[in-house]
Amino acid sequence: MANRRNFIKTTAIASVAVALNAFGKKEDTETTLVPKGTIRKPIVLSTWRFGIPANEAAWEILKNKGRALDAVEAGVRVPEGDPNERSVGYGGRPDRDGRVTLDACIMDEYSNIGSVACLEHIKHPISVARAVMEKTPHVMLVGEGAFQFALLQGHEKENLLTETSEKEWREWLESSNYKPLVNIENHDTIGMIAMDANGNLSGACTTSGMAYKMHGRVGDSPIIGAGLYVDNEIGAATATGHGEEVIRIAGCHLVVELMRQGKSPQKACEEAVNRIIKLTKYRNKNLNDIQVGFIALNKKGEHGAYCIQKGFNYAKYDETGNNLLDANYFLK
Ligand code: SD4
Repeated sequence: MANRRNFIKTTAIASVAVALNAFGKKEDTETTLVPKGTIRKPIVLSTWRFGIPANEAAWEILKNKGRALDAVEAGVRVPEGDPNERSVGYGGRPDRDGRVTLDACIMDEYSNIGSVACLEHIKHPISVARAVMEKTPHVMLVGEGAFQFALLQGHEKENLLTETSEKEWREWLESSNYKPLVNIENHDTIGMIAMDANGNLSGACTTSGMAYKMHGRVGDSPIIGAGLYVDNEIGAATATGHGEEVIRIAGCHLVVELMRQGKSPQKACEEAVNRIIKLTKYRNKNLNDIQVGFIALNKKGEHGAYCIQKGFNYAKYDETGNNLLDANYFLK
């Protein structure tokens, strides 16, 4: 199984090193403040290395003055449809019963929201979430109800469990030990947040969740306020990592509220992570077993990212290009 740190060594460092901002200065992931009076837009950020191809798809829409909502949907559909991405959509690792169950949510600049959880057999849960948002009086559909709704919307029933995922799951069954590994690619989510040329924000988040979870387990990714939050007056945030910890602090809502109080996106991500750290200690749990990462964007186009453990990266596409950046982290 590929180790993310090795991957970063071979592919990501170069892109971080050459990242220049719009003003010709080296990008600093600690502070990404833009000069007073400027707004960096359009811009799109997404979690992990699969954010690079996802951002490409989003940028096609953003650069043509398209809507951020369309961009984030198109963007996250890329890893959803890629069987080689083993933690999102088609090809995602199954739950402990061998069932691929998907979680996704979407939020636009008007605070319209839609979400699906524990959805099976549908390759693009994000588009089902968008249909929940636009075509139903509800905000969240789960399980069989979400599946039936997807079929009504024209999605096809497909087998999402690839041979590789099935083989690994059968091997896992021999121990049946549920212990999600930190930064090993068995549970990564794509969260994407974008600001379009009109200055409007949207976000999308989609995942197959933690590998070998209990059937029916839902993480933070389809929960508005936990795995994703957008406030068009303030900013947007999305999360990856152990969903239970993100839900515990209503993570992305917290990040956006901290930005509302005047914090930079970077400081807001740091404070949210610090809150998880504090609660982990208070609950006598081992911090080394937990990874959570946030990325955030404000209305000026400033961004931030922070996580508990080394190894979380994210992709940023703006006028300076599409770059993979390493997030700063707590456990040094
Ligand atoms: C979940 N947050 O289901 C997702 C998984 C993830 O890196 O993002 N892992 O809890």
